[in-house]
Amino acid sequence: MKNNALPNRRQILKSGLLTAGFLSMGGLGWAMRPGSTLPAGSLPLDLADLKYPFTLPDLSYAYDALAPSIDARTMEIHHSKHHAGYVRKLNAALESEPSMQSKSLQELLVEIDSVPESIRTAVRRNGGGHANHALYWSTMSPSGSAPEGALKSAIMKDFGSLEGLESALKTAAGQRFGSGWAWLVLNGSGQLEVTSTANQDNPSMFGQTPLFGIDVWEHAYYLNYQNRRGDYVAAFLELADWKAVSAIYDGLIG
Ligand code: MN3
Repeated sequence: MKNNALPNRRQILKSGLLTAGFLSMGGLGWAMRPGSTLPAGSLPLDLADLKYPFTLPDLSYAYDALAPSIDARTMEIHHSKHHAGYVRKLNAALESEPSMQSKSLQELLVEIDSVPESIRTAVRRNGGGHANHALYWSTMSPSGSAPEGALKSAIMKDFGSLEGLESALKTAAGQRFGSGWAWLVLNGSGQLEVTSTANQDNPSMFGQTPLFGIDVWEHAYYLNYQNRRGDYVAAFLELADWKAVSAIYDGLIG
């Protein structure tokens, strides 16, 4: 139970110092909601409270730290150009719609159909892109790690083994036509599920909470892997920081 940690996390969030780099420091600090129930469509708490103006989170590792699985140039472009672009365009959309500026990232995504039509597509693409990439960076690490505790138990129950989960993720990533993501989510029934979304859609738009996502846009792998998406997915899974994902899961199930 991490209730005692919550005030500090809130203070950190409100101070605007939160970055994905901080998020990914061993998965520390994914605090639970007091009296939380299993979510039906939400973001991990650290992302849920992010608000306008949004900022590009720093990484907790160097661009070349994941090579050769993911090369430094791909990491640099992906973070400093693609992710930065989602943040910039999300802010630009909200600049034009002040009524939405007080909404958290979670509110914008979960309630995407309530966002004014003039900026809805921009928020869907760029708010989703910001949330997706912030999670992506914080659940990979140069050495990877194994699942722990409740997540490990749930993976064993639902997928038989980590290899079983990885196989389901590889299938979802391979079957996504065009650009999108493969996900491990907590569904509305509180069960682990492997899903896939198109473009930058986030599972929170569909009543699910993302725990771990594999970016299968070509920009995530094309420099090094060209058309070999499967090779990239296999290499990415070697970097998966399941310890960080375990901490997210603990925060959600309380
Ligand atoms: Mn991407």
